[in-house]
Amino acid sequence: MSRLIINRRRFLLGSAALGSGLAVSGCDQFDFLAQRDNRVRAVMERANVLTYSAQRALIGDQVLAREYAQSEIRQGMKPNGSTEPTTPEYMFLREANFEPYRLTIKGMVDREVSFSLAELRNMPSRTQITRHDCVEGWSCIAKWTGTPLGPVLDQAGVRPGARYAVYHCFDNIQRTLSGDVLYYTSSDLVDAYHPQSILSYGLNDQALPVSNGAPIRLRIERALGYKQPKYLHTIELVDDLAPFGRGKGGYWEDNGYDWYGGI
Ligand SMILES: Nc1nc2c(c(=O)[nH]1)N[C@H]1C(S)=C(S)[C@@H](COP(=O)(O)O)O[C@H]1N2
Ligand SMILES: [Mo]
Repeated sequence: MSRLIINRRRFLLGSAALGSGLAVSGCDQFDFLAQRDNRVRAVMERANVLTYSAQRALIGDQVLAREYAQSEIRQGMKPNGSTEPTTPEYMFLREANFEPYRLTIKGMVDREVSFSLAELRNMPSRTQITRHDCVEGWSCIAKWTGTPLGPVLDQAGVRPGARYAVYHCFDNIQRTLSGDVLYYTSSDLVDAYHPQSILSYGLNDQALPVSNGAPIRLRIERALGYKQPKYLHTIELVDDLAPFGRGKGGYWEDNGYDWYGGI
């Protein structure tokens, strides 16, 4: 009997170790889902559609994510994914203190526009203390300062047929024989115009560090970590996600993660 118990304990210990191993490898853990006709993935995708409509119906369009008090910020914002982009474009900007940086809004808009960092900093700002949840299973509470995305999009004039905003980033999240894979993700326009969706340039009362996405990083507070694009340079308004990457609306989405990624 005691032997049985020990075996069972061993088994539990073994699976706990496996669990934490997966957590440590983090965003890489679902790599097998990248195989296109994987059955697990097919099931997840059907579930995703349900998640999206169910969450939209349940939480409504403009419900705010919870905001926290200053005293609830317990640690710095743990950097994850790309932390030091090495593309020539990014290294040039970083070297120049992001002086020449511009954020471009293009695609299904009345006029393509772009803004310097100084222009973005001069727009109305919003500060919010929110919790960031990564699918790896960790969270951080941090204070973000930036300018709301909605009014910035309005300056370009979003055309009626546009359904999604695609967020293009500077970093090469993956290097393959056929070249660099650049990070991107996307949201619908409800999330883009959500009052807490801010183009942030400040983190915990400091300038946004390179490791957390300098010079501009979008916060979409009701979504998981991989929907919070760092090193953002272009926002493209579109009616179809198929032309980008492998067509699922983002780098991690192309690798099997839920497109909506709501929390
Ligand atoms: N451009 C870019 N954005 C990104 C990533 C990335 O690798 N590149 N990683 C995502 C993931 S999985 C997480 S959890 C958060 C991490 O943000 P942080 O480094 O500020 O903690 O950024 C998200 N946005
Ligand atoms: Mo993440």
